[in-house]
Amino acid sequence: MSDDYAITFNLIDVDKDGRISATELVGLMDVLGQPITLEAAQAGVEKLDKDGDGLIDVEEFGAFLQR
Ligand SMILES: [Ca+2]
Ligand SMILES: [Ca+2]
Repeated sequence: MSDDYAITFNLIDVDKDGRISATELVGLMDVLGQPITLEAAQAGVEKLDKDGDGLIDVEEFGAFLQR
């Protein structure tokens, strides 16, 4: 596993459950200075979510960054 995106992932994963939720994505975009709504975050999660659990795991996140 490449550690670069794992480190980024851990920064976004505030509650450390190993998954990025829509709520955590909202927090990330706030930090980046590009606030989004929870609805937009949920749509974003759906795009990255390959296994359909409604959350982004580190593999799904890595696949997104390496596109
Ligand atoms: Ca989390
Ligand atoms: Ca998923």
